[in-house]
Amino acid sequence: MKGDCVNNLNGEHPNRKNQNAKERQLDEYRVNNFGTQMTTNQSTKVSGDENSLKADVRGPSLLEDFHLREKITHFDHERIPERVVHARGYAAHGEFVLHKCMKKYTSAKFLQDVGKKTPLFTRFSNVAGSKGSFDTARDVRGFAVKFYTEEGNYDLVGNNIPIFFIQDAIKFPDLIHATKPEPHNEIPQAATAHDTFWDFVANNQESAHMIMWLMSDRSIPTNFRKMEGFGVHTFRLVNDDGVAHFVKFHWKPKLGMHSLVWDEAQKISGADPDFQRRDLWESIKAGNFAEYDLGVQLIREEDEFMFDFDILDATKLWPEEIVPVELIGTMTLNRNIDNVFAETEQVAFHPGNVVPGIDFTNDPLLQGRLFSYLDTQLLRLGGPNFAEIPINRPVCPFHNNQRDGFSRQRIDVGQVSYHKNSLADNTPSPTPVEKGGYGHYQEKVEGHVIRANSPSFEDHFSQARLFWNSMAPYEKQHIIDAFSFEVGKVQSQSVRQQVVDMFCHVDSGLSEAIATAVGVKRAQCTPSDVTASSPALSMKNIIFVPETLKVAILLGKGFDSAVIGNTVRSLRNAGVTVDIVSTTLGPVQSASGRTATANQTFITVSPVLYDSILAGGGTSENQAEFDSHLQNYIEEAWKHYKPIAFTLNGSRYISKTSVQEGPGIIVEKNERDFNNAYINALAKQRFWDRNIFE
Ligand code: HDD
Repeated sequence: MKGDCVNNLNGEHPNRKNQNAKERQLDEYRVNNFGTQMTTNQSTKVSGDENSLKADVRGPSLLEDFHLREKITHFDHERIPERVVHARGYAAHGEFVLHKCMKKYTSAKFLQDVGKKTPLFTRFSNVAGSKGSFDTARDVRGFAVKFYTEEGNYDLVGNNIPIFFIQDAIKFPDLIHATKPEPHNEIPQAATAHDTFWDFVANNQESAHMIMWLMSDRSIPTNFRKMEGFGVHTFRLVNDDGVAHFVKFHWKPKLGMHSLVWDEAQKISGADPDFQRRDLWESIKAGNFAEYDLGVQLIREEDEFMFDFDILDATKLWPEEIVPVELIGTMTLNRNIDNVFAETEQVAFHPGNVVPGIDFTNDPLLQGRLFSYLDTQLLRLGGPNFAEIPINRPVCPFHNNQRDGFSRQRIDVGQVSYHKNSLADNTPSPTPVEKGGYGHYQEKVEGHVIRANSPSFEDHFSQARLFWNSMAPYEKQHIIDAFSFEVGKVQSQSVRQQVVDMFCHVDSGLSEAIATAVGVKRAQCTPSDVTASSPALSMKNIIFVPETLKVAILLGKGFDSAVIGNTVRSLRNAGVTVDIVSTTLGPVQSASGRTATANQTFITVSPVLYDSILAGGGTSENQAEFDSHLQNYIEEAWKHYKPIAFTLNGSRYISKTSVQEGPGIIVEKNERDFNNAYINALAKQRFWDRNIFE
């Protein structure tokens, strides 16, 4: 029957072996212009593309020059509105493999059979900055996944933080107006460190919990591969018998979750504004695919009111110690996009794209989103036919009586475009729920129409404090530093005072530290009395591995090739990526006459782009400049708590820099097994006990 997912999903495309259904579909639209002859869009061969048609070589251009007109007109219309939020994004293709049968909870077909693969497309994004801003801003990251399932597209449109700023979608335009650059001068770009944002925060105190996350290291993730993701809202899973469970979705990165240091993040935004997109692109290209486990937290319908938070309130999480996360499958991002505009820019996510077995709840933030996403695409993608854009097409055909509109591509044949009908046998026909039609969960609803919030949404500080209690001391310090930076940029003393007064409800020590840093009075309040903590919230307790870390080996003439050769081999075996950095590109000669090839120079890269520095030593024609570069690389790595290794030859820089020997400082002469010691230190990634101010 036509409405069913066609079986060509299993056939293989002659040109691409092992392609999944989505790749095969996209292949139909891919065009390779290499080696072709230039034509107009009407396929007329073009005889010249450098000179317009003129009345004489020095005369005026002629209107009849259809090639000139077509080329310039197309160029004039190349831009579409950027997303009103999440404008800066980057995406990759991949697949989801199910590890645990979820039949007990949901009828969603892609969650039934262990081992089942579902193609998907994932777009990561920064919320506040424009499309052309920079990657490492302190910001929430979007984490949107489009599963191309056999029952249609399912979009899980989440963030890298499990909660949100507000509880009701009606406040979203206000939140975003306050967050974006201020309207009178369009400053600052991609930053919340300004008056209107903090004024919004202080006057909409349900934001307290989210602000604690935003001021924490979670909002400066190292890269997309090391970032958690969350569906944020409470959704419903519904099984074949109509029994529902509340569910929260989690993405857990296989490489653990890691963040930048604020000073480093700011410097990276200058050294490489594309740092995070480059990481994703290069990692996938190198076969270091980004992998995340999908986890679910489940609550039975009858347990809805068992908790001291309202499960419909998007400013609350479900502590993992109370509601454990069950891992059910793995997403692997394994193929880069072919074209940013066609795929990353034109992809249209919508939390309302669900498949049978996954349903919504009455979370008022979610309910408003269900309107907003479809609406925004109409403007952004120029009309109602965006589902036909290749990246948005489900892998199953769709059939209905929707017709026409700008850029309609399909040609619906036949006379009938209405329901009910007799002329087409009453088709396309609805499918009964028992046979796979989408059946909305039959929740019983009763009450009075009212523009108000539930009293159960009124506690704004308990979980903000739970988060604070769960932080390691260094994480708490980073939160204080972030507040000091952000609120310190606020011009209005009244707003600074309001923020200090607000966060006193989370912790008086935190509030006092901010007050001191931003020059306002201490607050008088009774902080939340929550003493519990949730170890799952601290990044200290997550996976630490060396795989895919990036090391810069700094070399000059006369380095020890035996040691460096050995170390490079060990690092690569441990999955570490190595760059050889020197004064110039090309061969660097060792003491024994062997050479290494520098693929970067001290000025093409920067220490902040690496996870660690290995000082291999050596000499240069301009020794003073060489020494200064090495010292700078080492100082920066030291200041950002990174492991630093010194070969015997390179160890002379220890005394020339702030470096003090101790954890994370690996010196060849001290180590029986230099390479292992270095790889162990790399896995730890940061040495927070280091006193960088001494
Ligand atoms: Fe949203 C984009 C995530 C609340 C309205 N949102 C957007 C994207 C992500 C999120 C990841 C980018 C998708 C992409 O890559 O194309 N949004 C969230 C999360 C929220 C949230 C996790 C809270 C839990 N959003 C939210 C609300 C509204 C919107 C409350 C409006 C009432 N969001 C939009 C939007 C965007 C969008 C205006 C801009 C571009 C787009 O939709 O396609 O409709």
